[in-house]
Amino acid sequence: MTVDNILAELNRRPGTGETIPIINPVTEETITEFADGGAAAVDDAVARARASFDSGTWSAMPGNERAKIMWRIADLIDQNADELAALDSLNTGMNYDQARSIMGTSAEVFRYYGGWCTKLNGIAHDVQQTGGITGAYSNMHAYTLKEPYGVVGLIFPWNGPVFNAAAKIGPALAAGCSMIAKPAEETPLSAILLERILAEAGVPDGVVNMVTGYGHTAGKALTEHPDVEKIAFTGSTEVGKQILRAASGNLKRVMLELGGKSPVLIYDDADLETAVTMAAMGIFIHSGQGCICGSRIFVQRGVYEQVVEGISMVANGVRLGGPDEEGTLIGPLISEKQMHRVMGFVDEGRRNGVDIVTGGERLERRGYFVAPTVVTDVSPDMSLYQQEIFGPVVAVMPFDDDDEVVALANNSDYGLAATAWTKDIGRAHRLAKRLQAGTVTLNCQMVFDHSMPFGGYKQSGWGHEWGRDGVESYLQTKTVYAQL
Ligand code: TXE
Repeated sequence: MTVDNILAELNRRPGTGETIPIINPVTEETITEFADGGAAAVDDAVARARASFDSGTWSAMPGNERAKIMWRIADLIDQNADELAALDSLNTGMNYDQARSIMGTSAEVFRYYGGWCTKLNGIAHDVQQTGGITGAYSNMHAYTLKEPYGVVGLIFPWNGPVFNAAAKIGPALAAGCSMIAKPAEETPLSAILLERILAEAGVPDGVVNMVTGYGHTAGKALTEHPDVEKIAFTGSTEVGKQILRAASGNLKRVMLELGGKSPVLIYDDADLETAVTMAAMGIFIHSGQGCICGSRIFVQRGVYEQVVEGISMVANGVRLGGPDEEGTLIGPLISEKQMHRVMGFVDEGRRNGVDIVTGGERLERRGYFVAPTVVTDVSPDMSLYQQEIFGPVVAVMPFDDDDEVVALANNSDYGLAATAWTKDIGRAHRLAKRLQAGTVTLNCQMVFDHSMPFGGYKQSGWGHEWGRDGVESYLQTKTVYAQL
């Protein structure tokens, strides 16, 4: 499928009459406009999902058959990886090679969850009670069944379109659910190709229904829909809270993967060269638009100046530009809105007297490019310290000892990820216990594997994705007692 075919297909989708522009963040030009699906598209998709779930075409398909289809999805993602990467790169401005390598990971997600299709077993137990309200019983066999929730709504952000879709569609399919999937309004292009791939792989009609539209229309309708049993969402903490409220109507289950303000601790005994490079790339890569980006770096005082200088050197050395521009590593922010949001935080910091060591400006060129920015003299009461900026902006601060840095790191409403760089292994593991984060990385950063659970502490989320937890999150447990 060429880009023109994708655009044509996107334009054919029915909508409310309101249109949504897709803007190329590198050129600021409109790629196309498409119809907002709104509540009507959601109603239609939920009805199709419900019919498919109740018919059992997918939900009752034997696990080994479901697995084969999931592996076919993975193979088709591999076969279409160039095109998928081109679409994500066009839509987000992301470096093509980075987008391309994410396609391999996305394919692996379907293979991994394909493996779970045959392993969704409960437990069996012989229960006996010697007394109680109902009297004694014995010779009783009990077991649990793991059953799909039914119809689930999946809402994706824009920062890695195919990967974000795989993260939710993969485990939801493995569990046997039918679903309505809504890509972010900024990035629907690759979702159209993915929809084709799912059908070609043999996912039955009505099992995965892509709805394109705005969050406040289609997304909201999905979260409020009385016939949807669960919502899995990745996005802002603010919208996560709105979803919780909307879901209360029919007490939908909710899985939320929200923002972060992840601390990175660099001790004076660390392998500084590696720590500095990784800490810098851990915030500047993808222009800081990753939920686990390390946006607060705490450096032990003895090496503070050296680390600030090192990170600033990386900031000044990376080349920004669009995917078509030679030698560029980092692309633009996704939209004008996000660029203004990021610059708003920087300008507020400037007014409050922070020291902008490097960056702090929008690039003088077309596109939503913000220079990698290093700020110091940031205090915990500032928004640069507390708010998720989701841009290439990092606050670097000194500390003296473990207690101080743990308190500083944990001073946040978020708790998604944390990193410690130190050669003292005992200290590293003590820090892992003390840091309030769903993922802690020791002497490595931005590590993330689909076989391990991922979720946020505090206001960074509810529930887990990935690993066994990922598929469990689309299953409910039924307990069965049988008198023998
Ligand atoms: O997010 P939104 P935005 C954070 C990051 C960023 C900020 C704003 O800090 O700066 O959020 O980004 C859908 N009901 N993250 O405005 O609005 C929307 O259509 C149902 C962190 O893009 O949360 C899109 O599909 N759905 C993050 C998705 O939610 C709604 C990734 C995300 O959009 C909705 C992205 C509603 N009422 C942003 N309103 C991460 N954790 O990785 C919007 N949506």
